[in-house]
Amino acid sequence: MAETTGFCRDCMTPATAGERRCLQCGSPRLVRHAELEALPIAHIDCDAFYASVEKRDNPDLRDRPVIVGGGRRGVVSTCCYIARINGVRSAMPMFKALKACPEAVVVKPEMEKYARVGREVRDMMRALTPLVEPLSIDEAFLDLTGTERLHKDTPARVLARFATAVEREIGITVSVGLSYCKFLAKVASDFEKPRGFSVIGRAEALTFLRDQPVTLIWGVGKAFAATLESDGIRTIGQLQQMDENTLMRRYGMMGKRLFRLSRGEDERAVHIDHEAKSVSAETTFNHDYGTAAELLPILRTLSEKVANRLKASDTAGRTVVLKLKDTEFRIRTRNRQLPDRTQLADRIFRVAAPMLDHELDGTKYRLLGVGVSDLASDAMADPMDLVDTGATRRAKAEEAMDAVRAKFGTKALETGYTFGTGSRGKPQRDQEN
Ligand code: TTP
Ligand code: MG
Ligand code: MG
Repeated sequence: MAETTGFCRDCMTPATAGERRCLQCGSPRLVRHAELEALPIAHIDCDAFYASVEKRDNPDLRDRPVIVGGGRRGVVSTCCYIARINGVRSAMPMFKALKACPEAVVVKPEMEKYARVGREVRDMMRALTPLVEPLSIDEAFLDLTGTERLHKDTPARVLARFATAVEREIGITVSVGLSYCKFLAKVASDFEKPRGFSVIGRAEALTFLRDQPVTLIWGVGKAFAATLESDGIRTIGQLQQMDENTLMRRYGMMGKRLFRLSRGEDERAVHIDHEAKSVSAETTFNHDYGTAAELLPILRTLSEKVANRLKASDTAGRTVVLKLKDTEFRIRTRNRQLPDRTQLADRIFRVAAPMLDHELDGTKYRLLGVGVSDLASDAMADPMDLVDTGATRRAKAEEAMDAVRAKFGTKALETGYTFGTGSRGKPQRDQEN
């Protein structure tokens, strides 16, 4: 194992031995980790974001418990760490929060201001690497792989400097999580808040995860945690003991995620901003078509194409868009929003097919396209469908088909809709955008 390296987060002086405070500046904020030099994936989240911005703008609030919220819904948006000591939390009804912390100062949220500050922080992140993937107004993933030559320093040290620069230049504080994958970087950033800097390396990932609750896993919310609980599963360690087939049989796509993430395996890449982007595929036919029998197989093929591209980029979309061009070159677009994001061909097809059916009014079409917009990373896509078990089964079938295709090529498997369509299913031109 590499020698444990470290440094002082305040003055950046190396800290190699077991000292508790920086030998140079006396700061206790030392970070040490055997893999410190090697880890490139970070998650950065601002501390008590709205409340910190309010404290910055009104120094009278600095040492007082501050709650941001109220308005029509009467709930806490966030509160500072002083108010948290008294038990105040985000999403708490205001009357309850004030019962817990009667001396708190309540500030009405000013969203435009927070959005502006959030953008400033984000711009500073983009100076570190182009690979910044915002998750919300106050947080983002950063991939610093290969930036050492640019910065002439390791990701860890670049991130520590970033944190102090945000304090100095913007006047709020952030917490940094550093790891080898997104999942653990996000977990780490939450570990030492506020002004935290936590590192989770490969060597300790399994043992670290073992005693953690399943709710730490991305996509395991209250409802799914209750399902796992009723199956006797509370800790990630219990998931580590189970094999992939069992988990997939029980929990569908989510089972696969449980298997991987419980073992600290997370291959998802950090993507630049997906906002307003879409993935689509369209085809112009050799002949004009106007019937379901002609158009559905083509729609199926296009849905698969879109799904493949979503899967390849680890993204998923919420809005399914159908596009048709008739023989007079008039374009019709129809769209439908899903309750959650998808990257599955089967779901895209099942949403687009009724929209297509609706347009089959005798009109002949020369072009058909399907796309998915409102994209984001695939973390929350296609949750296990507790009601429609058929959907889970189809999702599993699609996974299995993907695996076969990955091995033997895309033509190895065809579904009932594309099989045997011959030249008709073949696009004459295949414009993608
Ligand atoms: P978070 O990053 O979840 O919380 P936070 O920054 O306030 O505190 P922490 O130090 O734990 O990160 O959310 C960012 C902002 O989003 C938060 O300042 C206010 C807003 N928000 C709500 O309006 N309602 C909510 O329920 C939550 C969780 C956040
Ligand atoms: Mg935050
Ligand atoms: Mg946040």
